[in-house]
Amino acid sequence: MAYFPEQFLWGAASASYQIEGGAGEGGRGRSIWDTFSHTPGKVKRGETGDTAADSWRRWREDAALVKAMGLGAYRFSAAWPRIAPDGGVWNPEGFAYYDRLVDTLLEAGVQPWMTLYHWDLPQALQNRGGWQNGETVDAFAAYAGEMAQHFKGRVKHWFTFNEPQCFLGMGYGSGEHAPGLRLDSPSLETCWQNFRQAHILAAQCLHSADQENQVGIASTGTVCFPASDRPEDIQAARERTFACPEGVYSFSHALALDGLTDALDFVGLNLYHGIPVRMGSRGPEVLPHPVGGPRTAMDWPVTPEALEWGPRFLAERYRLPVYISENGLSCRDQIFLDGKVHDPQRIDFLTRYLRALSRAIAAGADVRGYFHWSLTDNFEWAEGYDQRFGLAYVDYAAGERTLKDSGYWYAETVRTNGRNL
Ligand code: GCO
Repeated sequence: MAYFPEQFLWGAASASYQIEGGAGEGGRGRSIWDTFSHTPGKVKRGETGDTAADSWRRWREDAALVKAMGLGAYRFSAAWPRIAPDGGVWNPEGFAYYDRLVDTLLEAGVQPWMTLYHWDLPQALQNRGGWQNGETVDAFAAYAGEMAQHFKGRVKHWFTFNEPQCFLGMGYGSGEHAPGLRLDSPSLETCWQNFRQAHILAAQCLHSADQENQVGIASTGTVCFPASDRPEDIQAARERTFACPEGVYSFSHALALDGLTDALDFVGLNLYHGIPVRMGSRGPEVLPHPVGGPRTAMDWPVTPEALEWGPRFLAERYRLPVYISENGLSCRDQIFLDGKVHDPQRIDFLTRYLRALSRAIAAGADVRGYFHWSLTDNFEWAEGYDQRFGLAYVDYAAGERTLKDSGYWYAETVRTNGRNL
């Protein structure tokens, strides 16, 4: 049987550009993702987040899903261009939108966990260089300070950034994500320095606004897990998880030790899969995923072991509480003839991954909570709408939400604190 501590926090996660839509509404400014998704050839079939899951209008239904599943927390992001349409001047309608969401969650006894930056940089700031420009660092710190004051006493858990490895590596390195740039290494390194500085300044603002504020980063990287329980394989997996081979952005990039980790109260880990590693005669060796082994609709391998070893390695290295800030999978979900969404793969996947997580806790890792990605189906960046990650299905034409079988199952997991696993 799986074991989770009494206070373990169960939640689900989302991100503004992926769910909100309402792109031109409520005084919202343009973001780099508006520009990018409207550029032909960047997103599958030219799909955009203009409407997405329509949470700009249907946020109340999202909150109702959170409540129906009995979740303790909901992780969502604020769209910076709703709060500061041109990167500078504040927009009261933007604050009001998140006020309504936050207050509704609090009334339902749900902790709001807010991400300040889940990739939708105001286009106005990108026009002046975006993360290459130190001006963006100051703008981010001002934004964080304003949010801290505004939501003081209501929001106490903050992620400054979601996956710097992706928004810098894919946005400014490989060009697959907004703003679609392919910078040379020194310019990319400037972006990394700016991100780290922005986190440190934002964390100062959040802490000085309210000493109770808890601040983290939702990080990601390639988690390696040992191919066997031999100590040398465990060591190989640990080394490879934090190594930085050329062109690969690991945890060590996002959580570099130059003052940044001092500005963290917890570490968030977004984890979907990992790779098996063993110690060979010349150091760590990566093993292939078994031929024909299970894969999700994204084609990502199903590797539950990663959710044991990822948090163990992070907790051991950073000596901070760990929250799983994202974990889940995309399936080819559909509404069946009986009107329900049957997704046994998701239930099987989650059972395996959560059992692995409970082994990490049993081994002593300080893991405090788990946020499922995602609450609802949504816009999966360059993949458009094909990939359904939600516990609730979204009919994009009608905007309607239907809780999937996995959503009912997750509610049971939350209710029994994992004893159903
Ligand atoms: C990311 C983001 C999420 C994704 C999710 C599935 O990792 O890209 O945090 O926005 O939708 O991880 O890919």
